[in-house]
This record gives sequence, C-alpha cells and structure tokens, in this order.
Amino acid sequence: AVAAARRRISSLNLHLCSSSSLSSTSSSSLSTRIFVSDKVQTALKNNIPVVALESTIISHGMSYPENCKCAMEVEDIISSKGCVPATIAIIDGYVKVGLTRKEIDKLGKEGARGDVQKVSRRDIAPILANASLSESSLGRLKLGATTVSATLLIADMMKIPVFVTGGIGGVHRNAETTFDISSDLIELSRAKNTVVVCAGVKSILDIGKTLEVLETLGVTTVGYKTTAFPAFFTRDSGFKPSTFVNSAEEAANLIDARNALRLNSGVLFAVPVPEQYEKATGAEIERCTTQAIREAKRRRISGRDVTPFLLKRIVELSKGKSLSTNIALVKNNAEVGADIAIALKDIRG
Ligand code: PSU
Ligand code: MN
Repeated sequence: AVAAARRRISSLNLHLCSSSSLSSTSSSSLSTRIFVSDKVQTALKNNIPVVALESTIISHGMSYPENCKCAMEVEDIISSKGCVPATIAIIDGYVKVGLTRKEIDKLGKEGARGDVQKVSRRDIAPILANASLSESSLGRLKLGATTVSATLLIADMMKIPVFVTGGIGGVHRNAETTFDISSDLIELSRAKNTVVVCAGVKSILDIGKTLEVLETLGVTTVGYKTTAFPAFFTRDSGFKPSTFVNSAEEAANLIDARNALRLNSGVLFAVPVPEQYEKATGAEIERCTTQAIREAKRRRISGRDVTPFLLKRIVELSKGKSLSTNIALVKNNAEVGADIAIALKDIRG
C-alpha cells in the first residue's frame, strides 16, 4: 500500500509540476483534478509533517478581512513549528492542496460576497465539472471552499497526517424532525490516514446527539489535556469524550496504535479553548443561538445553508463578541495539530 501511494504521489508530481497540464479536463485520472503545491509535494516526499486546513471557515465561517488574516496567521503558526500548512479549496477546476496567499485572499473576499460555493463530499465532482462551463451558466459557481468533510477526504487521499480546524459540523438541534446531520461525521468515520483537531462543537448543534452518532460510527473522540468534551466557546460541554491524552506524544501513540491495527476509522482530538479566551458570556451566546435557530426555521433555511446562516447570525446578534475567541481557538488548535504531526513523525522515524 505504501508503494502504491508513493507511485500515486510521484505520478501526481509528474503531472502537476508542469503547468501545461492545467487545461486538461478530458482525462479521468486523479492527477488531472488535484493540484498539489510544490511546497506540499516536497514535504510529503521528504517526510516533513504536513498539516491540512479547511477553507469553508474562511469563506463562510468568518467575515472579511478577519477570515484571511486568521487563515494566514494559522499557516504561519504551523510553518514556525517546522511543519508545512496545506489549505485546501477548489479553484479553476482543481482541488488545490496548498493555497497561495493570493488564493486565500480571493476566497475570503469573494466568500464575504457570497460568491464561493460551500463544498462537502457530494459537491466536489459538480464544482470541478463547472470549470468547463461558460461564465454565469445558470449561476453555477466555480470557486469552492471545502468543509471539514471535503477537506478530510482530500487530506486522507494525500496521506496528510493531521487536519486542523475550529469546530466540526454535527447533529443539529431538532435533527429528529429535520434529519440535519453533517456529513463531517460520516467522513470522520472513514478517515484512516488523517486525524482531525478541533475545539469541540458549537452549541448551534446538539452536542450530546453529535457524540452519540460519533460513537455509533466508531470515531474515537479524544480530549486533549482534558477529560471534558469542549463546546467551542467554552471548555466543558458537560459531555465526555471517549478518551483523553495529556501530550502530543500520547496523541501520536494513540494514532500509531490505530494505524498498526489498520482500523481505518477516524480520530477526533478536541482541544479546549485557552482559559483566558473562554467567554464568560455563555448565556448571551446561548440566547443569540436560540434566536438564530428560530429565524432559520421561520425563513425555511435548509441543507448546506443552515450552518453558515447560523454562524453569521450569531456573530451579528452577539455584536462580534464571539469572533476574537473563535480566532484564538483556531490558532491554539494549529499549535496542537503541528505538535501532534511532529510527534507522529518522531514515532514513525
Ligand atoms: N462550525 C464552525 N465553524 C465553521 C463550520 C462549522 O464553528 O466554519 C463549517 C465547517 O466547514 C464545517 C461545516 O465542516 O461548517 C459544516 O457544515 P454542515 O453543518 O452543513 O455540514
Ligand atoms: Mn446540514
């Protein structure tokens, strides 16, 4: 399997290093649809730890210009630890692994204007196909930001060991009537090469139900230096992860055991927001959350629009109070993710 992966990556090298292959859309091979930046390719080849990052958090999760500033600072944190960041998105008919600063800026700017498509697993093939359409063809977008589910499946394909984000999607409140359960959860159950680092799940979701579904799917939920499952803005949701670790080395050991048994199932590390950023305004955020959910229902918002609507409304209703905490916890997760990637490399040698 390792040899096959090496061959695949070297075939990617062959195709992707030459920009002349960029206009080819007729072949159905992987390398004509995925573009890996030189930096990321070199790191993968030379066993330098790579850390994947999602892009929906940029286009749909925060406002401009904070979204771009945060994305770039997160990349800098990962680089300063000696790892290589790989932000993933869909641009010009390619799944791009490792964005340029210009591309991050474009996603942030156009995302704020509503011109970026939120892409989960089911949306990847259609948006790649859109690249060959003429402009404004029935309003189908060509620029795509990958959610946790889409980013995770690409990272797993590329064998990137660690993927860092803020919060994952999950089971929505009232899912018993709406059936709204994020595809992030099922993707987590499939990820055999990549682990996810997050700050738990936001209370726009039903955290208890989310953990039940993760348990059903066989996903290991790991408290990072905590025995409590965090709730994004707060350090303790009142629920428990399935296990916990006290260091990056312990995290790497757990991943190594999973790999040795070829369990082919995902691991979710949940890192609590640093104490100094934990919002004392929990009750206020809860009030904004219930109001946003009520509005979404009244406006009949459904499908992939639900989460972006709720995230945006809560920022508006809380007058931006939640944004600084959001940025702080993503940066903290980047440090933890890089530490885990390095510890994993040390074990593997
Ligand atoms: N939760 C957050 N911030 C986010 C998201 C979720 O606190 O930016 C984004 C992530 O990209 C996640 C996606 O994968 O929303 C989940 O969307 P849905 O609920 O439609 O699956
Ligand atoms: Mn949904």
